[in-house]
Amino acid sequence: MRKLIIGTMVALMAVFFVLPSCGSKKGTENAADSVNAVAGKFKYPANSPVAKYGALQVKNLQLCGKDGNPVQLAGMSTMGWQWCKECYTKESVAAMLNDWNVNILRLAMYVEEGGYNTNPAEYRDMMCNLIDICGELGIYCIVDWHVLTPGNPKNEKYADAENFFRFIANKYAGADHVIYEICNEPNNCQAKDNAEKPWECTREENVTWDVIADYANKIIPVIYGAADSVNSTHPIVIVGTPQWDQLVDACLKEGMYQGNEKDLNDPLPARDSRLKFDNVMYAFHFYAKSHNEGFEKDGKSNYYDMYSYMYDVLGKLPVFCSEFGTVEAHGSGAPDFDRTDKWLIMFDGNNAGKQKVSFCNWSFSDKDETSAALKVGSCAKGDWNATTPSGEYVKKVLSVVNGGVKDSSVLKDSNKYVRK
Ligand code: IDC
Repeated sequence: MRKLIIGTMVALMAVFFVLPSCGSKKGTENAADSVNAVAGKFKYPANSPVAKYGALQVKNLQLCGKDGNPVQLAGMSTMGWQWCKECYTKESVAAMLNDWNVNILRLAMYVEEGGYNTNPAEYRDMMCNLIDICGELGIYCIVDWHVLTPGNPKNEKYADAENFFRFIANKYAGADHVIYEICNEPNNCQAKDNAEKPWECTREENVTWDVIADYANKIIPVIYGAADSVNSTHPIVIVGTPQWDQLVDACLKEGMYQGNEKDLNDPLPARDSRLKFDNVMYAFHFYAKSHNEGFEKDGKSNYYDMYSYMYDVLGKLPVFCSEFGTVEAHGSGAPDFDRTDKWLIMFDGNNAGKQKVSFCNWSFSDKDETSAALKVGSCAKGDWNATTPSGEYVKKVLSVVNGGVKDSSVLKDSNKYVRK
C-alpha cells in the first residue's frame, strides 16, 4: 500500500512539476452550437468497426455488438488537448485507424489542469469535432470527462458535468459510435484537495464508491434520457471506481476504501451496490510498472497483488480498461512490456469470467514522457508513425488483436498469468 501511495504521490507531484507542452495552440474549426440530435448524419463506412459491430450492449459480464456477440475494442487514448492539440486531426485519427488498427479512440478531456474549465465552449467544440471525425471514419470513441485533480467528481470544479453530458448526449443521441466515461479516476479526499497526502483522508472523507454512485445516479439518467427521447438503445457508460480506478469491485464489498491498509485480497463483507442501469461498465486502469503482482510486506511476498484481484473481479463485473500505460503510474520511467503482456493476455479471456476486456493505451501523443506513443515533435510534422518504444509495442499489439497479424514478439505465451 505504501508503495502504491508513494507511486501515486510521485504521479501527483508530476502534475505540478512536469508540465512540458507539446503541440502548438491552434484554434478549433466547426463551431457546434446545435443541440439537435445528429445521429442520423453518420453513415459509418462499410466494413468499418462501427458498421461491423453497431450499437454496443452489455450482456452479463461482456461487451457485445448489436448481434449479441462479444466485442473487444482496442485502441488509443488522447493526451490532454491543452498540451497536445495538434496531435488530434482528421489525418491523425485516420492514421490510427489505417496504420495502427485502432477501432476506438478515447477522447480524454481534462476538466481542470488547464482543460475544459478554461473555455467550456471551445472544449465542447473540440469534443464534437473529434466525435464527428471518429463517426466519419467508423471507429468508436469515448467521451471522457477527465476528472483527476481534484479527485472527487462531485467537487464544485466539476459542476458543469451535468450540462456537458446533456449537451453531448442530446447532440449524439442514437449515434452508435459514442461511449461515455462519466469521470476518469475518482481519487483522494472529498473536501480537501490534499493531493500531496492522500492517505490523510479519513474514511468519511474518502471518495468512496458511494460518492461515485451518487454522482453516476445523477449523470446516467441524463445520458439515457437523451437516448430514450429518440427511441434509441442506451449507450455504454463507463463508470470510474475508487482509488484511481483500482478498487473496481468496491460496489460489491463493504468497507473498501483508499488508505485502509488492507491487502486487496483480504476478505470483506459482501454487498450489492451495483448501479441499476443496463449497459454500464466499471473502469479499471493499470500502469504495468506500478500495478502488478504486488510487493513484499509483513513476510507476504505478493501483498497487493492486482493480477489475482482483477482475475477474480472479471468474474463478477463487466469491466472496461479505458486507460493503461506500459510504464509507471506517473506516466514515465522504463516500459515493462512483460507485465503489460500479462494484463493484456488476461483481457483476452484469461480471467474468471472469460471476459474479453476492451482497452485504450495512454497515450497517442508526442509529449516528452515514455508513455507517449510518438516521439517528441512528431505531431507538428504529421508523422503519425514515429513510434517510441512504448508506441512500437502497442502498435504491434493492436496489429495482433485487431489486425489479425501474427507477431510472437508481443503477448508472449510465457507471460500468461496463472491464477494460484
Ligand atoms: C498525466 C500525463 C502527464 C500530465 C498529467 C497531468 O501523462 O503528461 O502532466 O497527467 O495531471 C492517470 C491519469 C492521466 C495521467 C496518467 C499518467 O488518468 O491523466 O496523465 N495517469 O500519470 N492515471 C494513472 C496514470
